[in-house]
Parts: sequence; C-alpha cells; structure tokens
Amino acid sequence: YREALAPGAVILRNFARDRVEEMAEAIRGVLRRAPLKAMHTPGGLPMTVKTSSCGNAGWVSDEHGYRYARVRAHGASEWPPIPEPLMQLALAAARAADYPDFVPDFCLINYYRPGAKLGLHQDKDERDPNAPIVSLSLGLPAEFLFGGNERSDKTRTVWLYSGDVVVWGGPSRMAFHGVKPVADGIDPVFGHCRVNLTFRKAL
Ligand code: MD3
Ligand code: FE
Repeated sequence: YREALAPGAVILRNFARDRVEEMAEAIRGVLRRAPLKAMHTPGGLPMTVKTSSCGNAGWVSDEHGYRYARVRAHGASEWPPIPEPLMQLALAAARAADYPDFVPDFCLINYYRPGAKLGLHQDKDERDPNAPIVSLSLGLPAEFLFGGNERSDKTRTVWLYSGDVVVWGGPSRMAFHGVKPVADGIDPVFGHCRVNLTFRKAL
C-alpha cells in the first residue's frame, strides 16, 4: 500500500482504514473543546475550509497573515492536546515512511463541506523545515493537487480517500499543493464532509 509520490513524499493507502471510527471519535472530542472556525485569508476573504487545532499551538489566519499562536502558559488553553489515538497514528505513519524521529507538536483539522477547496500554497510557517508533515484524509474523497517549489511549476493530481495517509518530507516539503472543490457524496462515517488532519512540528 506504499506508493512513492515524489522524492520524500509517500502515500500510505488505507493506513488508517481500520481506525476511521476511532479517529472520528477523537476528532469530535477536540471539536467540542475547540469548535471549527472559518478563518480569513490575509486578503480578508473567508476560507471555504473550516479549521480547528490541537496540540501546543493553534493555527490562525486573519488580516495580519498566517501564523501559529502558542498555547498560553497559564490558564485554560483554547486548544486541547493531540488525542493519544491520533498521536499514535501519526507516529506509526512517520515510521512507515522512514521518518522514525518525527514527533508532531501540533495538528491542524481542516473541515470541507462539498464545494470547499484549498488554493495552491506552500506550508512554510513551521519552525523546522526538516520535519515532515503527516496528513490523514477522512470522509469524502478529494482530488489533491501538488506541484513543485515554484507556484508556476506543473501540477499533478492524486485522489485521496478516507483512511489514506500522506507523508511529505525532504525535497517535497516545500512543494506547492492544494485541494480541488470537494464533490458531494455520503461517507459512511463522516457523511457529507471531508476532514483532513495534518500533524506538524510547528514550534
Ligand atoms: C505537500 N491541507 O492544511 S494535506 C494544509 O487536504 C493543507 O486539507 C490539505 O494543505 C488538505 O496546509 C492537504 C496534504 C499536504 C500537507 C502538507 C504538505 C501536502 C503537502 C506540505 C508540503 C507539500
Ligand atoms: Fe498545506
């Protein structure tokens, strides 16, 4: 089930297939404490993807730009810890993709209703550019776009299905990528939505 996608990037097809319901339960727990929000792009437009966070930071986007906001040292945090089943899955996936030392401190939850999409972008707000990103797709399938290190580089598309994991590191870590508008459908566990989790070393 291991597919090489690009140098440093590997798809682990169905890696979480037997744990989709367990993942759904863990995500519901996070969202009760940290509800989904539609962030705005730095240009002021609302994003069609809603987000929440867990771990030692929260991802924030507004008119000041994109950034990670740390968990406050004192008082209640807005962001719950990464649930243990999610953390274990991320560690196992990183190991399977030959990144045995990867330990994420943050997980971004992206929630797509049909029609939601993510424009072509790079993930470059994380402190350690050598750490990979582990991504888990759940719910409705999505057509994922990825290109090269320049926005103008040719892009390829790949379908990602519920339970698929992709690990992005090495020369692929700064590749441009995005998600085409999600088509409507019904997933047996997630219904009319797609959820993507990205585990990162953010701080
Ligand atoms: C390729 N999320 O949250 S995950 C994001 O499906 C994001 O919600 C997408 O891009 C989603 O930033 C894609 C796959 C992914 C994550 C990080 C990458 C692909 C990547 C970093 C570098 C190259
Ligand atoms: Fe991204």
